[in-house]
Amino acid sequence: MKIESLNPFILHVPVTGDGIADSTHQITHWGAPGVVIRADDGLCGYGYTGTHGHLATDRLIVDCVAGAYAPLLIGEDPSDVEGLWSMLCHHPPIQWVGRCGITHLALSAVDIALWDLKAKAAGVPLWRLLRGDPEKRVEAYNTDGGWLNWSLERLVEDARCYVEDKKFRGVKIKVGSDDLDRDLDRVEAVRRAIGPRTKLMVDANGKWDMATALRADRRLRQLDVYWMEEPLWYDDLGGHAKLAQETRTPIALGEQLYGLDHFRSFIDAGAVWFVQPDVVRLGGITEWRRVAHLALERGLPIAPHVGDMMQVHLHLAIAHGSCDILEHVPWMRGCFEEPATVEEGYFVIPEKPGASTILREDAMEEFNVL
Ligand code: 0YR
Ligand code: MG
Repeated sequence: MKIESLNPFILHVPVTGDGIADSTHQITHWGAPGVVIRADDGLCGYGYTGTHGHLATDRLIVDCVAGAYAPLLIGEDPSDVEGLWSMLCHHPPIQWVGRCGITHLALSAVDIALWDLKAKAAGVPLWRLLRGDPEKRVEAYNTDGGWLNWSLERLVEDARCYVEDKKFRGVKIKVGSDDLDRDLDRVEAVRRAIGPRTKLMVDANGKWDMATALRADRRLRQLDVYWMEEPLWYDDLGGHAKLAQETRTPIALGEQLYGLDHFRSFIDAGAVWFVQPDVVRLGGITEWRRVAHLALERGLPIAPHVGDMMQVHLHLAIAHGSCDILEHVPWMRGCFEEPATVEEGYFVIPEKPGASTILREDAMEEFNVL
């Protein structure tokens, strides 16, 4: 089998309501710049990365795929995904301009498409190719609900509904606004609405400083908050390590980290308790699995960051021992031929060959902005 062509696309898919806000971002659309890789036997692999739907930078990502990676891939055997990943990641002129950022997001799209292709060529779902457990129970928690631009009433009602319907086993609430007391009042109101048995997480998206995080922790621990996510600036290794020693609420982070070394530094420093690798930022499935092995070795649970990319992460969760929980964000569900689905708090195991990344033709037509 040989790689014949790479066709890029950029999907911009509307998020819930008029847009959503966390402490750092306000978005109206989720972006999925990606690529369809076709092999000479007619099989296609679908891969993408995740963005905030900013067309100018989405174009840079697909330009990197089409201009920098495609010439290196055409004519190659796609089955040696890890070998191709190394070749692309370490290609000297590409590495010179980026070991993270745009080149790495572009690499994610390519790598995911190659894994999708490989699983399809084997005729099995990706999780089976990776020797996953068909009995695996991956629990779902809801992230599309705790937005900072939502009123308290809406927030509480939404959380209560999900729990009453037994749809999710946890909810995540955004914090990190300018008003900490208001944020914490909202967390408390949600805890009251969902009762003591449902997991409750908070996510500051890197916005707190040490003093604010410590102050927050004093109330969060009383509310039995399962984790505080990205309390401090993404790259602040020393700060998170110090905070981890002082706080009772476990720290979750990783959605902004670009590679295995980055994760190893945080893990070795004792700065993270729930490891949150994201396949669309790490350069794809290849590096995600290395991070998962590391977490397993160190006895740390993985709770992948999903953005809106549940598809691939579900396969990986089924295949990796340290990963029992996945976040749920529904914006792109309607775009996929086999969308990730939750029943009674757990994800349904996908069955079709590949990584569940095949995009529907009508979604490609409606949302492609390239
Ligand atoms: C919206 N999940 C996150 C979304 C999400 C962001 O800006 O991208 O909140 O990535 O932190 O845990
Ligand atoms: Mg987050």
